[in-house]
Amino acid sequence: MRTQVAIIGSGPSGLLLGQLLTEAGIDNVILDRVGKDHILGRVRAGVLEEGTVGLMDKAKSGARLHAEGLPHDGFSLAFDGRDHRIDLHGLTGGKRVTVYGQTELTRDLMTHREQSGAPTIYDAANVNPHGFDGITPYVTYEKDGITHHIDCDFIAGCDGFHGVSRKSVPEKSIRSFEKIYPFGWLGLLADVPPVNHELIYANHPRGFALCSMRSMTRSRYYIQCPLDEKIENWSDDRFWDELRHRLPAHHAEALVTGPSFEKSIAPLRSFVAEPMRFGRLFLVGDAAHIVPPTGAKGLNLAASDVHYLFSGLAEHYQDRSNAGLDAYSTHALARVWKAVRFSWWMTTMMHRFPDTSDFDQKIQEAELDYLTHSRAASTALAENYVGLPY
Ligand code: FAS
Ligand code: PHB
Repeated sequence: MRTQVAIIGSGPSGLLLGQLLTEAGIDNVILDRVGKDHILGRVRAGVLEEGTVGLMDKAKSGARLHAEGLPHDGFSLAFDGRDHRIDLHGLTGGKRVTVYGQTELTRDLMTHREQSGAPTIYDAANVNPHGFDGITPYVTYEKDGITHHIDCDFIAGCDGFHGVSRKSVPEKSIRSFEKIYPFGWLGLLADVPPVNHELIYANHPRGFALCSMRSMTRSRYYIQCPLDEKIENWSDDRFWDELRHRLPAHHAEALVTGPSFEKSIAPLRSFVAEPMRFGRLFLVGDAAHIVPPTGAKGLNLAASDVHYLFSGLAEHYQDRSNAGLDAYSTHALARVWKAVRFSWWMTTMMHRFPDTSDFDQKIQEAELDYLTHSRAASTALAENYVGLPY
């Protein structure tokens, strides 16, 4: 088999890149080691930047997002028993974010890819990129007991943090930077109306909490938990009680609870691999970087990587120029690091760190006080939250 771009990974990165390439008439194949249902069973991001929405439109996959997504003009920070609204729309000259689950975004891209007829090979075992340091890269994989070979011009490693692409790069050619946070997020999904029409990020002495949503009838909640926490220790009732403790009284009283249909614990880390290009292999999205979800940047960074890589590939095939591909890593990393900084800052400001010193706790309280009383400080927060320019 031969294609122009072999894409490893059928998550948001791979699917969005694949859809943009197909729309541009550039042949591509997507391979994933699991099946569609497994991918759609993951509950992850919930907030989209305008750039991500724009790319879904460019990929001709944004119709349901516009019909069902919830435009949000602000969110609240809750601490010391009170709410402080951050007016994203007013502070950024009219920008906003859209609340729309990653699962639905992935579903939309899968649907449009199937309609386009572009090939996706699910349940592909032992996918491996080869020859990407030369001019004839190829990918191998196993399926139905046969080893398959796909010749290509380029390989896009869209296979997430635990994927094979980054691990296929010689150790001497890659540097990584990492910070592990001493806590995780316990998340719950329930078909109950959200406690508030906008998101609430809460900093409470018992720990961080986040009130989000997927629609006006489906809520997504998170509470900070110890790294060694076990999901089996958390009944729904215990989760709801703990969430109430961490919210201002008027929200705790208004909270509508109900049976959860998903509960999971995610560790928090910051991670960046540099560079993001190795010859004809390009790392995209979580394959190259991870951010704590506090700033709602993970999925949106995957989208901006796709923007830079798709622009470079289209320029290569349409204008016979490699300028965009040669600049991919530099351009993507410049935006990645600013989002990594913002996600680290939001996480540091909103979570309670075990063993924090009295001094550091006072600094956190001063940060929140300054942020909610300074237009300059809240503008800086707002412009990062809605997404810095590509
Ligand atoms: P993904 O990990 O989504 O997709 C990678 C794909 O590659 C998967 O389908 C996988 O099956 C496949 N793959 C892996 N190894 C392979 C191999 N060897 N061969 C073939 N295929 C392979 N972001 C937010 O903005 N907000 C959040 O609240 C949030 N919550 C998250 C919670 C969790 C538990 C996790 C893990 C991430 C969360 N994220 C969140 C970040 C998340 O949304 C990612 O940024 C997003 O999934 C990135 O998309 P991809 O880069 O496509 O990687
Ligand atoms: C979510 O809805 O899953 C969500 C929203 C905002 C975040 C993180 C997660 O910062």
